Amino acid sequence: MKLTKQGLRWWSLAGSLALLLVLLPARALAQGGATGSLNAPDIAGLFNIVLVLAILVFLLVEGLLIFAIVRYRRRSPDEMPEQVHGNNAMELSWTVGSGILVIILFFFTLGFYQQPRTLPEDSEPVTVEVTGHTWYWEYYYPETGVRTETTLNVPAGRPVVLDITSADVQHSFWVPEISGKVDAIPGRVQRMWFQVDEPGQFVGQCAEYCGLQHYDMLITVNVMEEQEFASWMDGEAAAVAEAAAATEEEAAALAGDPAAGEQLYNSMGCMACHSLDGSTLVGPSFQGLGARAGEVLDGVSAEDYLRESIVDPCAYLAEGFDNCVMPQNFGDRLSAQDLADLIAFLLEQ
Ligand SMILES: [Cu+2]
Repeated sequence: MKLTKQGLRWWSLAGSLALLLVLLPARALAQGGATGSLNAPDIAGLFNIVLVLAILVFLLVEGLLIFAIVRYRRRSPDEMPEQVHGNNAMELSWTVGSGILVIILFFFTLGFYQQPRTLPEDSEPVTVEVTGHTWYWEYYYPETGVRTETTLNVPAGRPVVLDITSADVQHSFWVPEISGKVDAIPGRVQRMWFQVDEPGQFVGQCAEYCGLQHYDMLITVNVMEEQEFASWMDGEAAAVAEAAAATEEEAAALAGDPAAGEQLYNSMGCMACHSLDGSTLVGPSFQGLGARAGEVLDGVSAEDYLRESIVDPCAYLAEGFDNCVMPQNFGDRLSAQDLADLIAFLLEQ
């Protein structure tokens, strides 16, 4: 078949019609789709548009391929096909055509790209720090110190802000009915918000292959009535406070071993920021700490001051230090005995 000017015109007309036929229902689809959260329908809509376009391109390319194979097959051994070297009009039209498709998709995306990142004004969000681990998700509520795994409890009808990061390799937080994927990258925090108005459960899955048990890295978002959520949170927060008080009491009653404390000073990485010889590294030097610890805060004993400085380092900053950069999780990482040993070691400095 030789492509005449007439033929080319028919092809471009058929192409434009097909594009129109796809884009019209695609726009309608964009308003439907998932309804789990406020911003889910847009993402599901875009996904559907891309899916419909991809199906159409697939059918067009494969259809032409099959047509060419059948129509132009070799019919006799000495038949030689017509030799063709390029066709500027066709090459130009499929380059420009696919370019236009990409530009259309770009504008569809641009419309709500910022939406999952920008919180509505005057909202009182619940913040949750989400950390991917091999192979489970950890949820931490900084306002109350409550920590859960696997199931993320949130209230209905209130925005939820997720600060997503990873403790090891790269993961991706994805609950399709709630929002798009957000990568969990070590050393970086990526923010996303959503709001679900009706209580219910939504399931998701880590969407970045992260090792052997990646398949088992499930997410359950449990959306509760606001009242139910508040009472769950109160119960959990009380348990956290009780456990912390018990550890502190236990630690205060334990006798510390300075030699074991020195080992912890080295193995927990304290020495990277705190010298023993008076030189200032990242944080204050420990030189002379035993003598001054009891006089830093009025009415606070040296032991209590040191304990607070380890467990809750940002509560009080030593003179000359304006930024709190010390990790705030030593309370979780050190046992009561470890804490007592470390304090005993510090008192000897
Ligand atoms: Cu993962």
